[in-house]
Amino acid sequence: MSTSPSLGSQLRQIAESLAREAGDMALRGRKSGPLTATTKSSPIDMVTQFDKASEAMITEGLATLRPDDSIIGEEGAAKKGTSSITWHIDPIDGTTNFYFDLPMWAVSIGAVDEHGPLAGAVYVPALGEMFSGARSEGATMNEVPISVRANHDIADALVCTGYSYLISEREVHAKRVANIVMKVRDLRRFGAAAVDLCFVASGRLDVYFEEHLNSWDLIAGQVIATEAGAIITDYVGNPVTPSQVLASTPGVHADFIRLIAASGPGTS
Ligand code: LIP
Repeated sequence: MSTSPSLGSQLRQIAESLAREAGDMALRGRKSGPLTATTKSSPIDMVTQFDKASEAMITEGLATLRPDDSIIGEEGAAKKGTSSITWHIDPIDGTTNFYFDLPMWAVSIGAVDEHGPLAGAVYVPALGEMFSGARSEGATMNEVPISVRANHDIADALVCTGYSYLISEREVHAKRVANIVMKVRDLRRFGAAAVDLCFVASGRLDVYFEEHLNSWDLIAGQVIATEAGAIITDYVGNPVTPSQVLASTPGVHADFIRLIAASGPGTS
């Protein structure tokens, strides 16, 4: 007797296929002609024609495949649907990297239901890597199961962070990071939150922490990292929100919370 795929599995497939289509379009466009960039929340927060084209492609796809769902997108997509599913879309996460032709940018598409993040895909076109996951169904990279790195030693931890586009919000974080970098193996700043979460999920990083994100930066990576065995909370161990994200392999999570507390006040 055949069983039909779960809703999470169906939404994961949709997220994968739309992320791949939009990401490949953006990669081809990036390689073939000039970029048109304008700025948003600050003079260094950019949006290109491919952020907008990617979001349009994804929302059109969802309108066909999931016409009753709600949508929230970084470039303005906002639709109130009638189903229990809301899609959170970052059409290009890591736009600065995209602009500078650095490979660390992704299309991030996550679906939330009444219980929280249900399914998501993060596609990194320049690396040819598709991360995806669904609640209780595991996480994969290019269809191979992934899991967090086994590490219990904070001094051995490879840590990644990110900085807000708002300079006023960077000061506290910069001081905190200056303390933390002396207590861990090393620190990275790749510039795309969704990719950072997937790198924790796949064991390429032990810890990722950042403040002042938006839901479209978080949801898809959250379900992927959680399914890969990561713990995701805010900086004091409460349920994560986009305003404060700490994702890590379980063995260093409590120690990293203590390290953040010892490294200066938060801004949230
Ligand atoms: C960006 C993040 C990045 C973070 C920035 C910004 P965008 O998303 O992924 O890691 O540090 O503040 O939110 O704007 O490139 O989609």
